[in-house]
Parts: sequence; C-alpha cells; structure tokens
Amino acid sequence: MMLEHELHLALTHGELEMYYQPQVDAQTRQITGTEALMRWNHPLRGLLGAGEFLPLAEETGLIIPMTDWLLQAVCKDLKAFNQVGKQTLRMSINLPPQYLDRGNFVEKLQDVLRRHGLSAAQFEVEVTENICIRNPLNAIEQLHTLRRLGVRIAIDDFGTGYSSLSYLHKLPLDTLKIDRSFVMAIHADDSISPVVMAIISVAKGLNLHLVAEGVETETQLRTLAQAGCHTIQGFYFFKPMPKQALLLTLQKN
Ligand code: G
Ligand code: G
Ligand code: MN
Ligand code: NA
Repeated sequence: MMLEHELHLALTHGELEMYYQPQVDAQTRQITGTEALMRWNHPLRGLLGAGEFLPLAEETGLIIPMTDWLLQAVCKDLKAFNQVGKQTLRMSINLPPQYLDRGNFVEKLQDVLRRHGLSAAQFEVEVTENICIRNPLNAIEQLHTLRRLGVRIAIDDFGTGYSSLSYLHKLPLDTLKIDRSFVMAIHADDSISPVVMAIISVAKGLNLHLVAEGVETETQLRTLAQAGCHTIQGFYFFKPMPKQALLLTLQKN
C-alpha cells in the first residue's frame, strides 16, 4: 500500500523527477513545445507514472508542495532547454484544481519566473473541466489574470469529463487538447469519427490551437493533420523523457 508518509518522503528525499514529452508541429515536424509530466523514482517500485501517485497527492493535499516543487524544477530545466533549442520552446504544465483554489498560484508563478529570469509567455497551463466544478469563479478569475500575464491556457482531456460544453466560453482558452481516447479510435482505413470531427470544428469555431494527444500511428498523424490539428503529441514522435534526453533531442531537432 502506498502511504502518505512515503509520498511525503519522496518530496523531501528528492525522488520526484520531471519528464518532458515533446509536442511537434503537424506540418513541419519541428518540436515546438513540451508537456512537463511528473514521475516518482520509487526506491523499490521503480519509476511511477503520475496516475499512480497523483490521486493520493490530491487526497492528502501533498499536491500543493509537489506543485511548488514542480514549478521550480520546470523553470530550472527550461533555462537549460532555452540554451540548446533553435527556437523558443513552449512549456506546458498541468495545473491541479486545488492549486488554483489556494488563490496564490499567480503570485507563486510570477515569483519563480522572476527568480529564473523567464518570461510568462513561454508557459502554457493545462487545466481540465474539473476546475469549473469546485470553485469556478475563482478559477476563471485566476485564469484571466494568468492570461493577461501572457501565459497560455489549454483545456486538457477535452470531452472526457461530465460537464457540458458551456464552460468553453466561460474559460479564457488558447488551446484545446484532443484526448488520447479519441485519437486511439482512429484506425487505418477508417474515416475520422464524427465525434472527433465535432471536437475539431468546435475548436476551429472558437479559434483555438488544436493539440492531439496520444498519437501513435502514421494514420492517426495524417488524419489529424488533414483535419486541421496544429500540434501532435504522442509516442509516434516521442515518449516522455528525462531532461538530459530532451537536451540531446533538441540539439538534433
Ligand atoms: O504522465 P502520466 O501518464 O502518468 O499522466 C497521468 C495523468 O497525470 C495525466 O492526466 C496527466 O495530466 C497527469 N499529470 C502528469 N504529470 C502531472 C503533473 O506534474 N501535475 C499534475 N497536476 N498532473 C500531472
Ligand atoms: O492527461 P494528460 O494529457 O496530461 O496525460 C498525458 C499522459 O499521456 C502522459 O503521461 C503520457 O505518458 C501519456 N501519453 C502521451 N502520449 C501517449 C501515446 O502516444 N500513447 C500512450 N499510450 N500514452 C501516451
Ligand atoms: Mn496534460
Ligand atoms: Na489529456
């Protein structure tokens, strides 16, 4: 069983690690950004994905100090990426609803950016529709503030939650991420599913940047690019990788 105590030690013993999954331009195939994904280097169980420990982190509130840690780790790594990349990389971070609820996320972000000499314009935060359930007014207000600073806002796991489409015009959005479950449904010889077509036309209507997640095959890539997806994220191009591996990848890109 995984204990809160163990997760707390992970944080204080430096067992957390950031991985980065490149995002690729659907037309030029250049790396344009990367999503930061948290991993736990567990002393006995090996490398754990976020899905294996974030639920406990959210239940116990440890998600707050873990996200504090994430912000500084990502900024430190981004400075290294900026030194080798040919173009400015966009850094996407997942923002848990609790962190927005706490109210001082914006100040924390500004503070860490200032300390690292980074621009807010290089960042994108990924939120899920869940942020509209807990404390929607505060969440929406904070996202507006972030956006005024130049941070881009992405809606993640789009179409998998329980809420209606109504939050789409309540949230200040720049990007829509098509969830992997929809991408997985694109097979060779298939025409693109009407649900995926509908998501793409909603995004186009709202003038959003479209990112497809979980692209694993040439067919999925071709279909999504033809349908108007701007950016591709998935194992077809890259798996999430540690900082050093991304540095090497950027040098070759
Ligand atoms: O990376 P992985 O497949 O384990 O991700 C599983 C889920 O955890 C995804 O929904 C992803 O959005 C989320 N996730 C991954 N990394 C982070 C992180 O650093 N912070 C938060 N809040 N969520 C993350
Ligand atoms: O919910 P969120 O989008 O943040 O989750 C991102 C997670 O999806 C990452 O942890 C990553 O490991 C996983 N992922 C990204 N691309 C692929 C893919 O092509 N195939 C599979 N199976 N998982 C992927
Ligand atoms: Mn995400
Ligand atoms: Na997703």
